[in-house]
Parts: sequence; C-alpha cells; structure tokens
Amino acid sequence: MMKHFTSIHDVADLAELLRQAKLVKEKPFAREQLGHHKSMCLLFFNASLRTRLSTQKAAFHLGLHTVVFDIQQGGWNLEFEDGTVMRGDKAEHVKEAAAVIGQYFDIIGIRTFAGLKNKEEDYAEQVIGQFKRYAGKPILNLESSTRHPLQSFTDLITIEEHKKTEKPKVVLTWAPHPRALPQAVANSFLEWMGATAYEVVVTHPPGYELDEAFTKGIPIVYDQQEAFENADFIYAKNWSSLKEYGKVVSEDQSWMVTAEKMKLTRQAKFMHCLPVRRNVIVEDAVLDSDQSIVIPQAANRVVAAQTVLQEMLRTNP
Ligand code: AN0
Ligand code: CP
Repeated sequence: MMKHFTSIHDVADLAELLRQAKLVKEKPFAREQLGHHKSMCLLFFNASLRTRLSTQKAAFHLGLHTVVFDIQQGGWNLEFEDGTVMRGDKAEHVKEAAAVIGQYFDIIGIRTFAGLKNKEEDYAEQVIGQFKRYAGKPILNLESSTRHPLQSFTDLITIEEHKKTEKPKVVLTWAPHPRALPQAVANSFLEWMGATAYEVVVTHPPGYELDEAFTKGIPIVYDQQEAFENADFIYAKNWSSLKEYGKVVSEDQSWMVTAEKMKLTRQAKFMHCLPVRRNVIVEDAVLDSDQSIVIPQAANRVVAAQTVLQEMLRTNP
C-alpha cells in the first residue's frame, strides 16, 4: 500500500520494496500495462537532470503517460500563504493550481527545494503539504525541502547490489561546496540507512549537525579520517548549516574526498547523488577510479522510480 511517496514513512515494507526493485531491474517491461490510460505530471520548481529523465523513463516502462511542467518558466507565480490579498507578483493560489492539476492527472510528482531562509517553513514541508491537501491525488516527492526519498531508495538499492558483507560500514561525509545547498539528500539518506542493519556513521565539521529526527541513533564522528577507517561505502554530500540556517559556515577544502583518504577505507565504493563539483567535493582521481559507482548509482534512479510508481499505481487503481 502506497498512496503517496513523500518519505520512507510511506513505505509499509521496505524489504518487500527492495524485492520488487530487483524484479523491476531484471524485467523492466513486465508491467508495461499497469499505467495504461493513466497520466502523471512532473512539476519542477527547480532544476534537475536525473530526476526529470529517470522518472519519465520509469513511467515509460509502465505505459504511464508523463507531462513535465517547469512551473517557474511556463506557469503562473504561485501564492502559498493563506488569506493574502493577492496584489503582488503572485497570480495564482496553490489552492486552485493544485486542485486543477489534480483534475488532469492521476499522479503528481513535485520538486521543490528548501528556500534555506526560514527553517520552520522549510521543515514544515509547506509545498508538498498543500499539494497533498488541495490536489487530492497521489503525490510523488522528487526532492522536497527536507527529503529526497527517490534518491535514498536508489542509494539503498545500489548499496545492496555492491555490498560484500551483510553489515557494511556506510559513511556519510560532508564535503565543501561554494554555494548553500539543502539538507534534504543527507537527511533522507540517514533516514533510509537508519532502517537497515548497516553500520552507519556521519562525519562533518562542527556546526553542520543535521536535525536529530534524521540522525537519531547514528554516531557523529567529527574526525573525517577516523570515520573513513574500514569504511565499505563513502557517500559524499554537501549541505548548509541547520543551526545557522542555510549558511555556509565552512568551505574547508581539507574535507574534500581524496584518493589518499580513500586508502583508509576497506577499498570503499564512492557514492554521490550528482550533480557533483569535481575537485571541490571529490578529486578526479576518486571519481575516475574503479571505486566510484556514481554512474550505476544514477542508473538505479530508474529502478527506484519504477518500483515506487508501480506500488502507487497498484494502491491507487
Ligand atoms: C541539490 C541538493 O543538494 O539538494 C540537488 C541534489 C540532487 N544539489 C544542487 O543544487 C547542486
Ligand atoms: N540526484 C538528483 O536528484 O539529480 P537531479 O537534481 O539532476 O535530478
């Protein structure tokens, strides 16, 4: 059962979802009738390469018709506040926009990044919440202000495929980046990793602590080299500060993932959700080595999206 897919909390049985993913990967066209006469809108408030393309590819495998809508370019500027006098630059309220889109489509995918200005607003997931409320149709999270569950499910599938031991050591490492990025990928990754039996560790400079709702039970190691020791997977990601909300409090280049640091690991596989800035987040030498699995990881975005869409189509016939 999966009405919406906005976080891991929408997954009733994770082991079963992983089993389904394996079947999807083996036979992508096994359920090519499931989406027959159904349609999905992918609504983008922000840029995307992988999510935009892999979700369409997944839908194609299910015979599900897809319309991509870059709402910031082609749509009206939306108002999300209740009770406003709409004299400003916002031409349409989400109440109408979501309700109308809900009339046209069976599934609505939404990408809406954190604004990184107001923590309470971002962490309240206003956009996803309002679309859920006013569209009245199943909502698929394509990265919201606090989570990126399609990415995290992909990451789990990829680790399952590449792990050599039952309980691999998986390290999420913060890495430097010149611009402020959301916490969504890191939050979501830890939330999904927390549902496994893996040994999970997070490492970041002081000041980059994530929301405890996502790190609960996961040790923070402030010494990156110590965290890397005996790791089986190194997952790099930048995020901006939660405490000093949305700020870049350190650009410390000594946190870049290097070939030298990878030597501390158990020949760990290197992962990143992409897009990645070369020689800022990670050295060329790592990204171009056999240890990097970022391309097969990105390929699995199709598998994750298809598995989730299948489940949503079955639940919402
Ligand atoms: C986005 C982020 O960090 O959330 C999207 C990653 C999938 N990254 C950038 O904007 C570079
Ligand atoms: N990983 C990921 O979501 O990539 P895009 O932002 O290109 O969709």
